[in-house]
Amino acid sequence: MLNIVIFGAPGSGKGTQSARIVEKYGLNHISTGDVLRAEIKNGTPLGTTAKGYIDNGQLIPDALMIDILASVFDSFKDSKGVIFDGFPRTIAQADALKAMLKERGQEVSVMLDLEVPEDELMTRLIKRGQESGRADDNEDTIKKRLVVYHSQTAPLIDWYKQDGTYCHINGLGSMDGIFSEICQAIDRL
Ligand code: B4P
Repeated sequence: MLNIVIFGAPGSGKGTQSARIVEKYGLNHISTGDVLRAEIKNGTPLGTTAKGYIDNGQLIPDALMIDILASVFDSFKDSKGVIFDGFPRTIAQADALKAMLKERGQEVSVMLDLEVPEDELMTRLIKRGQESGRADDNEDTIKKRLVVYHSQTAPLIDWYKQDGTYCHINGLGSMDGIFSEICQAIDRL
């Protein structure tokens, strides 16, 4: 199985590029952000909890996210592989993902790190907020999300370098150009 982690700061294009990877390689897709937004829309207890964190630019507690991940992963049958979009976001989540895959005889094939300068992230997310009305895409919350990214999520770069699965991708440029670099990395596996 091809198990791909797509990684990057908020607005780095994880969701955008995941959609293309899913289409080209026929993988299943787990976007923890999409799962949480669906729970919020449906007014579930999980959604109510998640909304408080997301609107404040914070991460949802690890224990909750790890349970969600395993149940979505196990719902895929006869999968060619999975793209993990927005997960892991903490060292605890990376440890849990590794353990969960190992229990199932699997491992992460590659971690794609989409690197984008901060001013570009801000521009993209403010634009997305204006177009979609997403509550967490406003300047104050984006700034908090970037602080959380640097303190809790960016340490995963070294974690995956040590794991031997890290792959840097330049996330600045046209969506097609970035996708082409991603495909080259996947095709080398
Ligand atoms: P996510 O839904 O994962 O979203 P994101 O990081 O904000 O954006 P992404 O990188 O997917 O960017 P996109 O392609 O959309 O997270 C939302 C929140 O959920 C988190 O803040 C957190 O609270 C919570 N959460 C999620 N997972 C969690 C976890 N594992 N643990 C705890 N909490 C969790 O691109 C952004 C915009 O840029 C789009 O409008 C797109 O069109 C544009 N764009 C993309 N590529 C471009 C390019 N090359 N050039 C110009 N624009 C581009």
